[in-house]
Amino acid sequence: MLIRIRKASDVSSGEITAESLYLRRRDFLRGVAGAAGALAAGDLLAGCTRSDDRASREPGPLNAERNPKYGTAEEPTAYAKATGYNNFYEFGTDKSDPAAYAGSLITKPWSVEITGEANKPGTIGVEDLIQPFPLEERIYRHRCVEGWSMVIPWIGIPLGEVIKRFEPNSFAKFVAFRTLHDPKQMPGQHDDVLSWPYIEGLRLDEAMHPLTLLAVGMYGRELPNQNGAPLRLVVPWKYGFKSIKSIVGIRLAAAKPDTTWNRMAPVEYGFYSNVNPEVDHPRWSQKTERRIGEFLRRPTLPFNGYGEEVASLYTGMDLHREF
Ligand SMILES: Nc1nc2c(c(=O)[nH]1)N[C@H]1C(S)=C(S)[C@@H](COP(=O)(O)O)O[C@H]1N2
Ligand SMILES: [Mo]
Repeated sequence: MLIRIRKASDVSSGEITAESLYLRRRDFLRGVAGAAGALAAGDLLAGCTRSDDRASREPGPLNAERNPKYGTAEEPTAYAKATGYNNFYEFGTDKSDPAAYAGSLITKPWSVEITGEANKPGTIGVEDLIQPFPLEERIYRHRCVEGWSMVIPWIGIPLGEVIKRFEPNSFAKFVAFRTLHDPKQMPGQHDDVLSWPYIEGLRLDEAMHPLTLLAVGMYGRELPNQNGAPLRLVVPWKYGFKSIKSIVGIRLAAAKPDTTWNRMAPVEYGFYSNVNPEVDHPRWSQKTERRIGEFLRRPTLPFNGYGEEVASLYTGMDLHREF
C-alpha cells in the first residue's frame, strides 16, 4: 500500500540508494509491481536484527503524526515480539505460526466492501478508503483475553470518520466486520478450529468512538501480514479478539451481529468483551496480565485503562451480565 512514503530528507541518501535499489531489482526479478522500497527505520525497530533477506520481507515505511491525545506514554513492546507472538488463526494456532506462514497472504491490491444500512454503500480499494484522512500514530495498550498484553504504536485513522463517508441510515445500530476467507492464501482455514470467515461486531456508538482505530500500520511501517495487513480494527478497551484482522467487509446492521468467538463459546466470550478485571473468564482469572517482555504480572485495569474515555458508553448496563 503506497500511502505516504517517508520523505527523502528523513533518511540518509546512502540508505535510500542501497536499499531501495536493491529491493526494486528484486521486485522486478519477481515480477511484482508497485511494491514500496522499504527504507531503514532502525530507530523504530529496536530489537530487530536486519539482514538483506529479512529487510526485503519487511513492510514498507509509513509516516504518521503522533496523536498524543489518545494513547499511553508507556514504552512500546519490542517490534520482534509484536510481530512474532500473534493470534491469527487463519495461519495456525501457535503464537509463532502467523509470522511463519502469513507470507502467503496477498495484500495488494485489496478492497473492502461496505454494505447494509447506509445511503452510500460500495466497494473501495484500501488506499482510497483511507486517502482522505491524515494518518495518526497512537500508542495503545493491547490485551489478549489469554492474559498477556503489549504496548503498540499503531498507525491508522479513526474508524468513525471512515464510517461517516458511507452515511449510515437511521436503522444502523451495529457494525459487523469480516476477514478474508480464502484457504489458498490462509491455510489455517482448512481446519475448522473456528468457523470461517472470522467475523466481529461493535455497537455503532463503539465504532464511532474516537479511540476506535482502523489500523494500516505499526512501528512506522505498514502492517506486517501477521498483524492483519492491510487493514485491521483496533479497539483498545476490549480484549484483543475484537480487533479483527485483514478486513474485507464492513456491514452496517440494524440487529446485533454474530461474532466468531461468541458463536464458538458463548459462555466464555460475550459480544462486548470489554477488558474487565471484575469478570473472570470461566476458566481463568482476568485480574492480572503479563506485559510481554516483563517478568512480573501486573493488575489489569477496567476497560484496559481507557475507562475515562469509554465507561460512559455503558452507563446503566450490568457488565457482569453483558460481558
Ligand atoms: N481474522 C482474525 N483476526 C484476529 C484474530 C484471528 O485469529 N483472526 N485473533 C484475534 C486475537 S485473539 C488477538 S489477541 C489479536 C492479536 O493481534 P496481534 O497479533 O496484532 O497482537 O488479533 C485478533 N484478531
Ligand atoms: Mo486474543
